Amino acid sequence: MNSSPNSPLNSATSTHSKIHQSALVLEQARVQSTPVPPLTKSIFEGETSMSLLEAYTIQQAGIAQRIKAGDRVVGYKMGLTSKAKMEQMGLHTPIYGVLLQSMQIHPQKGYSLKGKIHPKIEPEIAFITSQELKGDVTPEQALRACQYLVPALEILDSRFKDFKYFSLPDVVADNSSSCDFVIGNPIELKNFNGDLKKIQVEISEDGTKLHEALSSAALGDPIASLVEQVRLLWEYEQKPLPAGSIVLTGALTAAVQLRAGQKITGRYQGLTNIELEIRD
Ligand code: OOG
Ligand code: MG
Repeated sequence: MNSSPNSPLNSATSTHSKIHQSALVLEQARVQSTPVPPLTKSIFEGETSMSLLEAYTIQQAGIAQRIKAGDRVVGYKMGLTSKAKMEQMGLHTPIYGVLLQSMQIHPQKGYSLKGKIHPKIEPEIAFITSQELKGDVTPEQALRACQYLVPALEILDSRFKDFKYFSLPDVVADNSSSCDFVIGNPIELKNFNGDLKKIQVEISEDGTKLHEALSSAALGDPIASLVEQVRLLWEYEQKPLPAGSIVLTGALTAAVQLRAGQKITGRYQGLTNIELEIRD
């Protein structure tokens, strides 16, 4: 079929190729530890803008490449759920990214900065689900589907130069800056006697407390963040959140820059601490 340069068919094809190209550029930046300019200032330049749907499609295309190379989805991460993070990043809408098996690191081995561009770390509350959740769920349904409550640290490493994006779609396309994550000892939610909204969380560097917050910093309640994750996953991918998913509910405090030699500690009231030695 012939089509004129401005036909909807041509513009759909060019959007498709921009999505594909963006996913390749970001994956290459990640693998080669070489940051790139924001997509909205490069591949998508001249377009009115990149939509959030296009951004999530780029994210999915990037994840699909990694799955093809042997990786596996183990969960999801919410981002920009707290005021501290929204202010730090200058963006104000909650977003999500995908957690892959290869991104889970084990604190006993420490954390090597090799191959990282400009890594940061942040403390989060996570859940592990034991039932599928789909679409619009109530906080009660989400809570019933959570088997474990887990302390977590997320390591971010934006593939964009200077850790700067110019729009929400840029960061979403880049798997919402996710790089790696650590989860501490899970406890069965039924054995947790505290209030999920009132878990005191701190992050320190070499024994000095840098930031602290209550778990309610994540959308008022980490369960609300899980509800939002389930809703967004349905909205953008028409996918349920499978049973057995790890869900990071979003940083409770601002993120801390990583450098070799640091000892990072996450403290979570009623849960065990996570300690991470950072090395070259
Ligand atoms: C975006 C990801 C934010 C969180 O927990 O708020 C995030 C970023 O900071 O680059 O993971
Ligand atoms: Mg995070």
